[in-house]
Amino acid sequence: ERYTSLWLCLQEPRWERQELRQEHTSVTKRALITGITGQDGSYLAELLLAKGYEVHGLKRRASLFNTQRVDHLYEDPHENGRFRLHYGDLTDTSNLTRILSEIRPDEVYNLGAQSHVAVSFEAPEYTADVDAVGTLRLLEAIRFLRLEKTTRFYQASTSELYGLVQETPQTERTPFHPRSPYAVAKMYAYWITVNYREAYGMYACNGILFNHESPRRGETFVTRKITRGLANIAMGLEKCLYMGNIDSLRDWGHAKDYVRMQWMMLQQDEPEDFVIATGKQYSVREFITWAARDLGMTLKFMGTGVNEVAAVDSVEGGLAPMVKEGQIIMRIDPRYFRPAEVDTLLGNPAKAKQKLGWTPEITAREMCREMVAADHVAARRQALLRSHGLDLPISVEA
Ligand code: NDP
Ligand code: GDR
Repeated sequence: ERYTSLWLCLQEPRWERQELRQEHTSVTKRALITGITGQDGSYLAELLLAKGYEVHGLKRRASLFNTQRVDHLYEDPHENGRFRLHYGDLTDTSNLTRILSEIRPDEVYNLGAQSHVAVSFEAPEYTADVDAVGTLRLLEAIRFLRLEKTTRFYQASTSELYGLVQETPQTERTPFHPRSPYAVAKMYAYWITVNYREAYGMYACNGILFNHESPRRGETFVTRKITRGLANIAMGLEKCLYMGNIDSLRDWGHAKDYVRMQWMMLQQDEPEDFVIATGKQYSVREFITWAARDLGMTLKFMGTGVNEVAAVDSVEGGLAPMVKEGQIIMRIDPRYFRPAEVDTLLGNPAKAKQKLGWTPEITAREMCREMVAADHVAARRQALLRSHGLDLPISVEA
């Protein structure tokens, strides 16, 4: 009798979990997001939760908290919430397989990546392991678990695939010429996704996304480096912004618009690849000018090449109390030049518009304003703390 009751005790949790799962299958869709702690992952998790999904995400073990972007979504697992994080890593096959077998998701969004192009030149092998082989590991785990007919797969592909561009604007048919270890790794991920679709009939698709930004953008990507750096300069926390190639041209959209499209791509009858872009292009120099203007500063660019600087021509409105006219607030540092640059990117989102009815709602100019406003609040807070001797050091490494 003792053994029987012990056996029942051991069985019970699994039994309960199975019941729970059945309940969810009939009512709720389940999604797994790799890269949930990143910019896109956090917006996508919000979107899916709002649509009633049960959302699972992969988080990496780190010595500091790394879930700031999704902390507001946290629900106490004891209260049967719809948001769960699992420790995992795209370099760890057995971990991915176990998590997939436990969740058996309807949709997998593979957003996890070493996503910084410049860093990929410093860590090419790691970038390939995570961005290229990591994608294969996920696809293969889905196949191994015989989920290939039920689990839909989204791959975060990138405009970096076009690299040395062959035609402008770029479409789904433009040939690829990747220019960094990151882009080469993403090219493998692109094709292995296509291959699993063709070979095993998986619903697997690539979103070829052009640059997209937001106040949640990582601090070392160029837009956030500019909005954060200039806000800090405005409040006297930093003196000067050091930049790389400011002639570079990008097609910038807002991450919120782009995650909507990631979800839409998995709701079609047939899996297909789509370019997601705004169809408008600006230079890094223009973005610097916008961000300065949003802080009440007009700039004068002087000099050429590595000697180019930006000085403050006029300052008004009170948002930049610590800045003086004539102050040089931007210089070029060749350290930020890349061994091989992608000089220009401009996407043509006609297919997404025509087939899915998708159009971006937020312009790059509006997005810049939103990012500056958020970084200015943070800078004001930091300046206030500093005035009371309570601030933490600011990292300007980018
Ligand atoms: P982020 O850099 O903000 O986020 C990357 C995410 O991947 C983070 O959650 C990060 O975890 C996670 N990650 C990194 N390494 C691993 C690993 N070894 N195992 C598991 N997870 C890992 O990127 P974005 O949100 O901007 O981009 C999302 C995806 O879209 C990326 O794949 C990116 O390459 C791609 N992409 C992005 C574009 C953009 O403009 N934003 C454009 C086109 C494609 P942690 O928080 O612990 O670092
Ligand atoms: P990118 O974005 O490389 O396009 O990759 P990033 O913002 O890093 O660079 C855009 C352009 O700005 C130039 N640049 C600088 N870039 C950075 N980071 N720091 C600088 O100081 C600086 N000065 C000039 C760069 O040389 C480049 O030309 C992003 C990532 O999100 C990828 O994961 C994604 O796939 C692509 O966008 C689409």
